[in-house]
Amino acid sequence: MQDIFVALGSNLGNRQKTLARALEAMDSHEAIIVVRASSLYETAPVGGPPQDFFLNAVVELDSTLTPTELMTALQEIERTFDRKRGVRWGPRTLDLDIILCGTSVVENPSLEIPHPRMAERSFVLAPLAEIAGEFIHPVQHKTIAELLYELPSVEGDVRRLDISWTQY
Ligand code: PH2
Ligand code: MG
Ligand code: MG
Repeated sequence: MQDIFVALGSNLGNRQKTLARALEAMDSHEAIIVVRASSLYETAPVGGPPQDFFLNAVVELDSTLTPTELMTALQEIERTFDRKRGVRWGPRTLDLDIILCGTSVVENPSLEIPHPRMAERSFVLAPLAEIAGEFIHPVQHKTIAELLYELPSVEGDVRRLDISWTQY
């Protein structure tokens, strides 16, 4: 399957190193190819307890895995980065969320695609728009650029970093 988009986030430990290594780990998987990566964004935390700013990015993948198999593979990578499941929306070393799988719509108890909150989250839409602004959301039938434009934005909440991060 092509046009798979995964959001990466980290706000604990060495955030940039974690995201770079997570990208390497995805690309090392025999059934996953990383096609493109957005810039890194430093973003104010949304929801959860008071916590540090995140680094976020979005990558485009090709994969022969089904969405459920891909989710399992991403969860295994999260675990190798010492991800603990604690407070909902709390601080984390690494979060890998499937955002879109082409035009597929998946609705089961453990996996929803498109990600149900992606259209409300500028920390997802800003990096996604950078690499896939013209991609049409399969449920909302709007482009990613339109969804981002329609989202109220708060100055300073999402800041694109002008650094190369995919090698660390
Ligand atoms: N992830 C969350 C909750 N809040 N805020 C930002 N800025 N970035 C995130 O990746 C993030 C969040 C739950 O996964
Ligand atoms: Mg998340
Ligand atoms: Mg997650």
